[in-house]
Amino acid sequence: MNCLFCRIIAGEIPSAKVYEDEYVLAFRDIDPQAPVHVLVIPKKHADSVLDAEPEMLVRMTEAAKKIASDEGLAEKGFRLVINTGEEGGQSVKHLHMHLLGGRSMQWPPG
Ligand code: DGP
Repeated sequence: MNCLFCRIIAGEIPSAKVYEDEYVLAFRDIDPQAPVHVLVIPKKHADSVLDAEPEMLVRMTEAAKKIASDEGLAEKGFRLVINTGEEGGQSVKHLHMHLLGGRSMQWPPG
């Protein structure tokens, strides 16, 4: 298995897990860009949002909402990001949603 995030799901690479259910795993980003920076990924591999099954996106978003509440972000707000492809800044080719919060976000993003 040469997908980094599939290896994290398999437990071959450690991660700081914050949430898990039948469909998704969420863990803290190794290079956090905000006080809270969690990655939410589907357990079933998809390279990017372009080949995601609709159910994956629903499950990921529902998990992100729960984690945001658990992390105390619901009141002030947070950002969900899915980088896609080269110009979108995607470096890991396993679909993932970034949950960022705990500071004010800039717009437009860099
Ligand atoms: P993206 O650039 O959107 O593909 O985001 C990939 C993210 O994955 C990036 O913010 C850093 C994070 N990351 C890369 N390798 C690891 C790892 O081994 N463990 C964890 N926790 N995060 C990782």
